[in-house]
Amino acid sequence: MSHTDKYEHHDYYGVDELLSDDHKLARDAVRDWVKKEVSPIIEEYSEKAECPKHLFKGLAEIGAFGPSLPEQYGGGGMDEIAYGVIMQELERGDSGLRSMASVQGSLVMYPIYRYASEEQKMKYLPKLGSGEYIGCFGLTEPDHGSNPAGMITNIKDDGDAYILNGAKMWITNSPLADIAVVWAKDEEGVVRGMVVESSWEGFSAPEIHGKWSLRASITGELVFDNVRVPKENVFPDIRGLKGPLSCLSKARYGIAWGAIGAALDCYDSALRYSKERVQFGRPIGGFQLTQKKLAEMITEITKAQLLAWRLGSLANKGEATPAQISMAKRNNVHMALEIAREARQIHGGMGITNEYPIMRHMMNLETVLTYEGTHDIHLLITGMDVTGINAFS
Ligand code: TGC
Ligand code: FAD
Repeated sequence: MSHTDKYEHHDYYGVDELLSDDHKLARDAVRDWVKKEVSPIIEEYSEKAECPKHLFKGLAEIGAFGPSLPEQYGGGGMDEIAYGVIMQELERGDSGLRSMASVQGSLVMYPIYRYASEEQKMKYLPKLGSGEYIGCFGLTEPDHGSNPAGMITNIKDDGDAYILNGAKMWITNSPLADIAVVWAKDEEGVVRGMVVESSWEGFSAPEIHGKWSLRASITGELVFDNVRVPKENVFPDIRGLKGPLSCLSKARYGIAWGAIGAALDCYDSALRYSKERVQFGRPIGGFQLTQKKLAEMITEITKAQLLAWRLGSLANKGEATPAQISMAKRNNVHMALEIAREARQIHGGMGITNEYPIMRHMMNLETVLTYEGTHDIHLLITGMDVTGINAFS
């Protein structure tokens, strides 16, 4: 069944006035694309637990891969707010769609752009930017999720190459990937980053099945059995966990915006339903308890929009701190999940069906609350920032 997308944007505080014409053009183009290419099919793909792979090319065409990276390296040459509004519109469609773009742009293209040699940049970035190559990012391991410092995946020097062994878990896009940005420890126990091609001997990426969340996004493992990684594929100058964590900052920033999109879609659907659905002889939107839900939803969305916009302004000046990004990711994803739950109630029984986007967003947001740093890890990052005391060690 094809779905008609009736979404209308909500901007209670006139945040649009804070956006430039370029931001609005980028946002509206992505919104139109989502309405045309994504909304009609996304429930079906989600239900089948299948990734709509054909959308990678379209995502590349609308500039969703690395919007704020320089154009000569396959990016969009725009600013951080443009990147944010694009992620918002994609996640309005589906969190899995935003994941496809987040991983490709912020977790694969960004580290190659920032840390690889010029030759490697030119080898991989144009193909990633055009969607010819699909990339994935391997940090999490089966026994090391919130604490990547404990990773056991490792490289050993072997002349002109390193030998890579180990396994990564929960890796978005890994079964489809042409290349993986992988983080592993060297013989001194120092974390190093590298580009690994999926065609190399000893590389495999089995799919993880049985997800009730992010069903339209493909997730897998990465298994490295004596994979020979040429030395030129190892990032020369970045060492330690700040390599992968700097990429996470970029992606978490995008999620802080993206989650607003999911919240807006749920709110929009709930508002419309509240005016159409009649009980006790009047629209349910006329009951005070429904109005309380809707009023609180738009209040929280507005706060999140302002938080994201201010974060974007700081990011444009290169001043957004990792802790500020953590606060926005945590707040906005939690806000979106709460709104999905309230929207589900407003839709009554219909809210559990695939006629409305609510349950899909709600299930997706359970993952978004956990990946890129869990809700509690981000709380502890804020706690550490304000007290100066590290609760992790
Ligand atoms: P810690 O000692 O705090 O930090 C190590 C070094 O890194 C620096 N740093 C950062 N740099 C840039 N951005 C950040 N966000 C940074 N956070 C820390 C830090 O200054 C230090 O630098 P230096 O120069 O002193 O070496 O490290 P720790 O081991 O104590 O860890 C702290 C903790 C727990 C906050 C960190 O490990 C963490 O964030 N854990 C959460 C793990 C996580 O978020 N994993 C995400 C995996 S990828 C994913 O989920 C993709 S989903 C994809 C999709 O969208 O589909
Ligand atoms: P754990 O770290 O085991 O945490 C379990 C619980 O313990 C959480 O509630 C956590 O908050 C809590 N906890 C842990 N430590 C503390 C502490 N110190 N204090 C208080 N509470 C604590 N990773 C990648 O590298 N690349 C990807 O592309 C990627 N994509 C993903 C896609 C999906 C669909 C999912 C579900 C995950 C993905 N991840 C990816 C992994 C994701 O980043 C991890 O799931 C996440 O970091 C949490 O790790 P964990 O699942 O091992 O949970």
